[in-house]
Amino acid sequence: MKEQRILLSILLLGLLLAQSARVGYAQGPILSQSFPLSREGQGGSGLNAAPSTCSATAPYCTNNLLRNGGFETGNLAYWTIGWGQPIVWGVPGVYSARMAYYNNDHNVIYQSLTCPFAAADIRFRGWVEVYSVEESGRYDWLTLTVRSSGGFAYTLWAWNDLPIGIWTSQAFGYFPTGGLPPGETWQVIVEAQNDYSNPTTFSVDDLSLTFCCAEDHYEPNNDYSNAYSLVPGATYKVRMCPNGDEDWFRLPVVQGQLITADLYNLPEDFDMNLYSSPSRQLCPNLHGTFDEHCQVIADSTGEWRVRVSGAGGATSNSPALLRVQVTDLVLQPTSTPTLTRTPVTTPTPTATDQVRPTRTPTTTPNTRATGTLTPALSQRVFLPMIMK
Ligand SMILES: [Ca+2]
Ligand SMILES: [Ca+2]
Ligand SMILES: [Ca+2]
Ligand SMILES: [Ca+2]
Repeated sequence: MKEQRILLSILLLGLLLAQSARVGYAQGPILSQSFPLSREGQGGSGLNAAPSTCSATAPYCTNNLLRNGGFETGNLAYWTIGWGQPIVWGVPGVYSARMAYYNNDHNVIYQSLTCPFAAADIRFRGWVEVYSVEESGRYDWLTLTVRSSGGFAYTLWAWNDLPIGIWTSQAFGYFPTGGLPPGETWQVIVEAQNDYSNPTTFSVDDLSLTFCCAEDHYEPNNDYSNAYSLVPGATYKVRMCPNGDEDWFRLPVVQGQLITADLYNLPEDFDMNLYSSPSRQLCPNLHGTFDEHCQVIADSTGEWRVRVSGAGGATSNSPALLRVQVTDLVLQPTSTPTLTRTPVTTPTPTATDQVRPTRTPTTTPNTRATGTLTPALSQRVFLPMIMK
């Protein structure tokens, strides 16, 4: 009795596919894939575990930020029921949400979350299983939609003609130019509809939404001991992601050399400091996206460090640029025949360069913060190269 509807269904399918293709923004590539795989508890491969580790080659990605995306609470906790009476069924370990079951059944659940940082991309995956007594053709459907408050939306479709009783993975990644802004609301919507006859049961499971940082070639350089060895004079792209990221760089310095570090092209308020030791931080910071600048004369020989961090956890997809230069100072002969480069004194316990300088409220944006952090410079050393 469905023959009459076939033509109409074909037209409808065309409309739906056109809509599906249209809802994704064209501003960045969307990588979509669909392939049958086993699910958890059925020889699956631990799909609840989204990539969560940093490495030199893989960008950082969050864990799955959907709560109860696998429905292992045994209910729809953290999900909002938008329509109908979807349920969770199964047994512990393989619970799933049953979306649509009867004829004319229409079920909707959704969950919202916030993009936690300036992300390079978002990745979604979900699993669908179908049991259907439908005839040949597409009459009953389930959609997995991901959309943002910024206007992005993308929908994956599953139909009653999927292989019966086989869990199928539906996934896509969205990599817009310029990345994804922090704080944007993202929503995952699961919707299913059965038509008036021959019901189809759609089950969904292991829904996963993750955000990933842009690739940072110098990671992991997140602390003093894992600082990346930089070449003085070269320019480095520094990316702050995820929240709380710190990027450390190291360079060999000889006592008496002039170190000039610049962080510029700041997309957000990033801070930069020099370290002569793990506990000795040099140079003040500026608020806002003003360039960070630090110039000191090394009072010790060794591997100094440069740390870049996001003020208040600031992150960005676009990089700041870091350049550190090391210059040999030229001593000018004077009438004092015994002049030598005076050993730099060890900072006193109260030296202000041992602590992060406090920003004074009177610091105006256009002036570099004044600090008293110049290392003890011998008053007998001349600096013909600094002041040019
Ligand atoms: Ca499950
Ligand atoms: Ca049906
Ligand atoms: Ca980084
Ligand atoms: Ca700053």
